[in-house]
Amino acid sequence: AEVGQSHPHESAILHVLGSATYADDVTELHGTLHAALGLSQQAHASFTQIDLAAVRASAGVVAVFTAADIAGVNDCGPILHDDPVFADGLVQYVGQPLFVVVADTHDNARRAARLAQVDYTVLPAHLTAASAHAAKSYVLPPMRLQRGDFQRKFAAAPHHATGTLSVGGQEQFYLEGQIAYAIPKENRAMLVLCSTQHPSEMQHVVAHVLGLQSHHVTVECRRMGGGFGGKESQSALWAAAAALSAAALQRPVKLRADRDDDMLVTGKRHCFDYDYAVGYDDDGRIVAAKVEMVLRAGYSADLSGPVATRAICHVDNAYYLSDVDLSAVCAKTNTQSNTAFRGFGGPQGALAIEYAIDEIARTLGRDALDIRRLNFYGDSGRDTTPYGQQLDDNVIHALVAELDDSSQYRQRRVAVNAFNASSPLLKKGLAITPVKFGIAFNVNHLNQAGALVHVYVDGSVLVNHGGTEMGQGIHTKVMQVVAQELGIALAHVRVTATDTSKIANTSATAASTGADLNGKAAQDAARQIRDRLATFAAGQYGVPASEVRFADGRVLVAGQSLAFADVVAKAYLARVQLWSDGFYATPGLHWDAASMTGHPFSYYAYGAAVSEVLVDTLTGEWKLLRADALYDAGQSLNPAIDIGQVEGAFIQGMGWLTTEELCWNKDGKLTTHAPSTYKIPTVSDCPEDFRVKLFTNRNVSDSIHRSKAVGEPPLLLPFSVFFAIRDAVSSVGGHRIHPPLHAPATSEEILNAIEAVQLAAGAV
Ligand code: MTE
Ligand code: LUZ
Ligand code: MOS
Repeated sequence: AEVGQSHPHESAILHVLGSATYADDVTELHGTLHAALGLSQQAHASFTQIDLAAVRASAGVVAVFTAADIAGVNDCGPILHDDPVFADGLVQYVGQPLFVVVADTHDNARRAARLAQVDYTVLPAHLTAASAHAAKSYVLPPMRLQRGDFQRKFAAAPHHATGTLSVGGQEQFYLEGQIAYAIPKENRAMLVLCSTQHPSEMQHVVAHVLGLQSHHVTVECRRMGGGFGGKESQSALWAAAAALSAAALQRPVKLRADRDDDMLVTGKRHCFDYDYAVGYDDDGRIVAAKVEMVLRAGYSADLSGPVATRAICHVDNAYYLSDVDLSAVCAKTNTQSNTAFRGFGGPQGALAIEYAIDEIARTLGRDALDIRRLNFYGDSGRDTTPYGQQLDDNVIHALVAELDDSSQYRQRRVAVNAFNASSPLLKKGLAITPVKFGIAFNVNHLNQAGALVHVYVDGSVLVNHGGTEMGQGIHTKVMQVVAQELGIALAHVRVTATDTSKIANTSATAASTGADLNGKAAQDAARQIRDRLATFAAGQYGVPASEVRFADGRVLVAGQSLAFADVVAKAYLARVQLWSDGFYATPGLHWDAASMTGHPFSYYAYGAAVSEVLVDTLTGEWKLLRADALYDAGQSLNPAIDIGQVEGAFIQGMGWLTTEELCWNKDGKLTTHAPSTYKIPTVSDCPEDFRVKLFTNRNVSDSIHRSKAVGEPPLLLPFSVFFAIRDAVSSVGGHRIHPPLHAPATSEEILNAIEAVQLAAGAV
């Protein structure tokens, strides 16, 4: 069987050799020009004129295009159409594109882009979510989900945990930056090679901007050097600017963002400010929970609506919350328009309840694991989430029990306490945190996918599907599914670049659903071909088609074992159709946006992690000593790839909660726009002792081979790192005080928290 095996990533060798082609590696066509964007220097200002004389006069410049040069609509935003390609009379953040300059070389384009003079009239700006929230300036209407009677239950509760919390945003930091290479084709058509998670959306945006129909535009993506959500909607600007230049000049134009421009222009993970109020009983059982969330949306809506929805739908995390009042507002700030990032609001939602539970545990003097367990959803399958979905696949009890055991959490708790008792300056911390994550797009119609499978006369197979490869291994998994269906070895199956002229109207590869959706669509296509081959082979021997088997590259029929390729060759001569399309739409989903109730998820993925840290209380520096993670990938399609996803997401989530800090100056300019100032984790930040395992399980839901999604949920596993740091900080005050530790827990933040604990404990 090809499914369930740890096959290497289909491009692993090419990645290592450096011969995998990314958009910028495709051999440039003769006459290719290079573009750069001219960016706003003001956070909020109106303008009437852009003086481009110096730009045009700069070395190598061929042309400059502004909003006035757009033949179609000046819009590249998803959902709500509030994102102009180029600012037209109004800039809303420092870094907003004003124009594109096209030159003979990339460097000449970049040099010229800085030479514009704009007659800005500066307007007041909201640079923080709090300031926008205070002015009730939002990009979308507020959202609220209520169940039961929060007020009454909270008032009646014997204990209360209330407070505020904030968590920072996060730059996607894909290693390959945003890039689009637009190539004019005959009769107004346009081909765009684009690093994007969403080729169909790029096609539609380019068509609108150029004033063409969708059938004029083809978008292709062989692979991305990472997307992480940042190329779900926001690759559109780059595709549109390259395409409109190429259309006007009738020359190929490449627009490749430098790291600084990429970070200045594009949106990031939403930072959140929370107000929480949780009522609980003497045992630590939560009886009422209220969480108010303020998201920094940035200047436009982008995907903030679905992000806020997912945040609200993940406040419960793995806990049964009977009476809740959950709300979110998307503050309109004069900063980059925040967008999708691995987890898509889910991590931010769940962090709030974990923080409150940590506080409950310290107040009651109990191990936080006990409080977590007490509040877990039951195993009965009857509990419902705050939004009304019945939880029929809960495995959190068994999963956490296994991890508790395998990580020796209890013994290590004793050891950590003993260490801290004899170590005045270096303090250890330990924490275990659970994850439950809903799988499906929370926008219903996006849960569909298509595929095309070709079986050639020599028996080799070419697969095309709507999903995009960003390093996560979707192509490998889809190849495995097709190979399994046809009973052939993986070596006979190839996947080609994602291409809008092959599969129409695809969804973004996002919400962790790529392999789920496209795997099913490819299986559907392969099955149709297999059934035709079975009918053909059965007909040759006068047996029923249902008795034909496909395995190990052989077709077993009427006691004969025939080579797959031979059957294919014979079927071709008999004029059997050897290719097929396939389609899949996830069944059973519904959602009522007004009441925020329904059945938005196909199933849930579960996990848990234990982290142990060592904190230097004099400097706030820390180290992750050991991490144990257990993740429920159902019946994993490819355990090696899934373990890689868990490891990557863990480290990425750890960066979000600790070292990655976005800073804007008083003028609204992002000052952390390069790796020199923005600290993502490196190999030296990974724990030397890192034990990642997949939990033995089988999806209750009829997913592709009963596997579960893996792309995003493990990003929540490093909550355990954050709470281990909080545990170490709290040890300074004998664990009785819960320090106000905001995320990211930078060394500075950790030092501040230590000081707060020392003050509260009267130790200073
Ligand atoms: N893994 C790698 N290597 N690179 C990426 O950009 N993106 C993540 C995750 N894993 C990403 C990744 C995000 S945000 C999502 S939604 C999923 O992959 C998308 O792919 P899938 O649905 O096929 O899992
Ligand atoms: N919903 C979701 C979405 O849950 N995840 C996504 O990535 C997404 N993208 C667009 C719209 N809804
Ligand atoms: Mo992932 S944030 O859904 O692209």
